[in-house]
Amino acid sequence: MNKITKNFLWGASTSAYQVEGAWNKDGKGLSVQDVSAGGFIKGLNVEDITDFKVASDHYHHYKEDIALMAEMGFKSYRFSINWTRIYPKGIEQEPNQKGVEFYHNLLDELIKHKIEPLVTIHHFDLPNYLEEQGGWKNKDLIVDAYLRYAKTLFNEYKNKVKYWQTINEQNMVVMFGHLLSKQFTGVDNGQESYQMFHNMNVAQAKAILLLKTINKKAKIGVAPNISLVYPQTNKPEDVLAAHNANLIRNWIYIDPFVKGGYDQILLNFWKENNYKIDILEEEMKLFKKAKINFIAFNYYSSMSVKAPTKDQDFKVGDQQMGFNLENMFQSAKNDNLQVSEYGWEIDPIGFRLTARALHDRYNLPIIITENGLGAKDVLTSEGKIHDKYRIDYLRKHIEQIPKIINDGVKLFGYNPWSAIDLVSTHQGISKRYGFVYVNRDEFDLKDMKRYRKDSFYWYQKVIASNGNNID
Ligand code: BGP
Repeated sequence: MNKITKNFLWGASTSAYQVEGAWNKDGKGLSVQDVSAGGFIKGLNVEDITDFKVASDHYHHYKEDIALMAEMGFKSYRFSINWTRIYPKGIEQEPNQKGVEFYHNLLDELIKHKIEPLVTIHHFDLPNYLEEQGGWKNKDLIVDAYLRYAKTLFNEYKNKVKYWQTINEQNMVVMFGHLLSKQFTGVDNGQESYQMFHNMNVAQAKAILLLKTINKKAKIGVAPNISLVYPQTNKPEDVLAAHNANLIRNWIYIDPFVKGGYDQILLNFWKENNYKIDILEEEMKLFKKAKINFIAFNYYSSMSVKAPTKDQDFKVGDQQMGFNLENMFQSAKNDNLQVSEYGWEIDPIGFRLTARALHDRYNLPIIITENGLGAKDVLTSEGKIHDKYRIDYLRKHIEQIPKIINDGVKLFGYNPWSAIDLVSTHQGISKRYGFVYVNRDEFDLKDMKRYRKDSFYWYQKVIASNGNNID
């Protein structure tokens, strides 16, 4: 039954601003995250949550952290490059050498341990200077800036990186940017959001084409957050709403780079809402040529919807909770699923269904670049972390992998969130995801010592047995 091949990429992931710290070291500029304290979401006080300035101090601990990944048996490590280490404001003509050097060192360390780097070019940490000029809404500025940055990375690291991802969770940035950094403004899931959406697509298409001219052997993919959307009931109106939601939440972020353009239903949606997106013919032509090699996707949960009602508004809890869209769908609770202590629905079968749906629509190799459970871990006086709940969550998802592969899906790796503890996007360091505990609190930085959690030893066994031993 287990058809997981020997070269399956078992690993885990992180992102630069959440793990590195060293926010102003060695010429680094300010990103939107540096100027944004952690907890700005409704119901949470900024004062209760740490910022990203020190994070897990991976910048100074990367050798130790990578050694721990190697000890777990990682075959791959998915991480992102901090744009502001390379181009502090985003507009410089020459990169910051100290930043370039840091990632050379990090990559060398991975290569030394035979860990395949899976590099995200951009993960939520736009240079703040660019954001102040309109960020992704300013097409003329941002497409060039992103391309210059990507070109530097492709040239610098061409002998070290085979797998690139263009932008982490473009769909979350477009739909809920204001939840990911309070610095992202004007995101309304309307005209501005879809202009951003298109500008990001142009930037990604150009980067995809550029990579092929610099390194023919490299592979590149997009990295959206994909949750298959279920209808709440079998009422045709609900099924139609689910179809709409799948398109708006998931597929439109992949279509341009596989199908070569925008879905008619999306174009109709823009028209009905009177959104006038500035799109040039030559830009649409890019999508005919810029093809991705694989799809990286982050999966935490499925989503459920029902037919829209009149009195709904655009509501969202956070990036993983449901949302409504006028005349298209309304978010619904799935009573069949349990939720994490942070309210995210847990749905391992949904993982299999999501993988199948991606395969059906795109027929490309796919890789999991995030999946995991945020929880408040406790460090015991013996230096242990008994995170059985995390093991349970991961086990139930890993259990699906042989089934997914058996379904004919070209799944080539699993990189859950997160390799080590890091600061959550908007819920501080207390919401932990890692296999390795980092000893600090929201405000007390303590000694930053690394501790192996129970899940560390468990995942080590999973990898050593190539997914056969998940007990
Ligand atoms: C994804 C992001 C990650 C990470 C993860 C967990 O949306 O790509 O950066 O933050 O979600 O989310 P959170 O930190 O909000 O719990």
